[in-house]
Amino acid sequence: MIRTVATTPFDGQKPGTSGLRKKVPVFQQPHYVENFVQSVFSSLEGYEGKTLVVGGDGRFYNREAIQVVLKMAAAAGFGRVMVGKGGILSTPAASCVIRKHKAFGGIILSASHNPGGPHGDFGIKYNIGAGGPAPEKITDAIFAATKTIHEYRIVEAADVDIDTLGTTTLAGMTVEVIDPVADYAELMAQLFDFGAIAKLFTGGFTMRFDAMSAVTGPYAKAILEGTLGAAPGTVVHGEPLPDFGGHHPDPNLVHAKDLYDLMMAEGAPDLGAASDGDGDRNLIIGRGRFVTPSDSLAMIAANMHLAPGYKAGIAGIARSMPTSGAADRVAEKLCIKCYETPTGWKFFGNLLDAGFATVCGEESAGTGSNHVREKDGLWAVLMWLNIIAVRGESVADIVRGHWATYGRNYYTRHDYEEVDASAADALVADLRARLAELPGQSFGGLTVERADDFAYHDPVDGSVTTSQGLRIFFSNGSRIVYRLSGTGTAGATLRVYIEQFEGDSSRQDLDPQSVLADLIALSRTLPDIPGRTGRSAPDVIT
Ligand code: VG1
Ligand code: CO
Repeated sequence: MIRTVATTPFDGQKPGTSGLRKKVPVFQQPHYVENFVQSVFSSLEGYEGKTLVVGGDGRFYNREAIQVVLKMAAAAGFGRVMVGKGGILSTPAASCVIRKHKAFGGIILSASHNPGGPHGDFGIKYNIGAGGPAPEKITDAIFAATKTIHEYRIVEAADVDIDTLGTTTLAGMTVEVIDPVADYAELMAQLFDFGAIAKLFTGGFTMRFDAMSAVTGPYAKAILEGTLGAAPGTVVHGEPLPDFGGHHPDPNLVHAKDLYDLMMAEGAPDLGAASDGDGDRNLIIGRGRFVTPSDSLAMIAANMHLAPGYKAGIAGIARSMPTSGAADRVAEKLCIKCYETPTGWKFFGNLLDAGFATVCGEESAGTGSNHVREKDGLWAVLMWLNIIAVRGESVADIVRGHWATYGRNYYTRHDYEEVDASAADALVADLRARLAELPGQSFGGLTVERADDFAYHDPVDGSVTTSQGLRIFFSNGSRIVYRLSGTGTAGATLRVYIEQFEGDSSRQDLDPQSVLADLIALSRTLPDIPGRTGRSAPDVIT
């Protein structure tokens, strides 16, 4: 039986960089999940009788939210829901399933790299039939719906068993519980030279993959240890836990410090890798050599023709604006375009659909290609394995060789977390107001060449997205970018991105924080970060 429940508009916050993210207790409020899911369905048209894909990263509240989605999808008139067993689907696997089974769309329950557990974060994101995050047009409609909602519709029924593979029905809608790994593993086998990678492992290549007690564990175990023959125990923290074992499932040098320390120590394995809560980010560390995500994108783009799925070459590269210009240099050499988009994977969708770009990446540890419409952590790891297997070189050698050919873009991101939201807004607003007067001004030895507030003109649908980050370019080619995070759940996070190019191969293997010291100092004084936020140093440096 379908019940119509009266409700009132909720806080209606606009879905951020990657869907709606809030603390778990916020989602646990009566009607909260229901209100958002109804707002999503109200913003869509023509889904009756069609398929919806549902799954999440296994974090706390995943199962409860999935039951609500199932019952509301049945009430809305979807014909079928495909749900990952145990409610599990990594973000890239969800994208893969949506595309392969030509679903109408999907709902992904995750707060990505944010911590989980009863006091951690939760999130809901809608993905379209192409498999990617909903574009702004739809997220704007969802936002509008949250402000006017007055009722939602839900089926009254017992909870659906999502732990047994197979098909059941819920108020006339088919519920298909699927193996979360199968479709994704099949796709990876089509893209990569599994024979060459398996030979690498047989030949004694060693690896550690840290799944951070999050969703990638089952995928990595099945593919790396199962299919490719990596030694048992290669995958650590391989069980998805509701609280991620109390860890912060963000694969960076702060939260994956154990892995980093291992890779820098005597006797390190050949490759260290990690993925985040929902499996779309990646961390790549060779023995004694960390690869920054911006560099990884460039190195993958330069080498990905070595993987069977990309042997015809790549049509174009796309990177988010704050991502370093390393990929641009590869594009230049390959005589293809490098597109610069706002932060967030949703902006790559059109470029991938139109065939303008084959590979995309973000400085925040996201890399992916046209195989799905999300960034894909394990894909990036398999790509590196494929490249290493074919080239027969270590990660460190590949990195050094790349810099020697293309130069090195020294790069760092400084995050000031949980800053007072109005102080952060004012800091950005005041700097924005000063942009026009900056060109020509000198700070120490650094002269500003131009400064702007990044706006994106989508070359496919012509849409324009403004206010995507303040950019300050210096006459020596360096750059500082400021933007506020759209994924945080407490206060504001100010992200400062700092970059400087080095073409001289004798100066390419230095410590980025030292090389960038002057720019870093200026990045703090220019908008008076200490005075306005009370912070003399960032909380996280990546
Ligand atoms: C951050 C990253 C961005 C990424 C987004 C989602 O956004 O900077 O590059 O796309 O997280 O990543 P923000 O607005 O906090 O800077 V995750 O792994 O959702 O999926
Ligand atoms: Co993620």
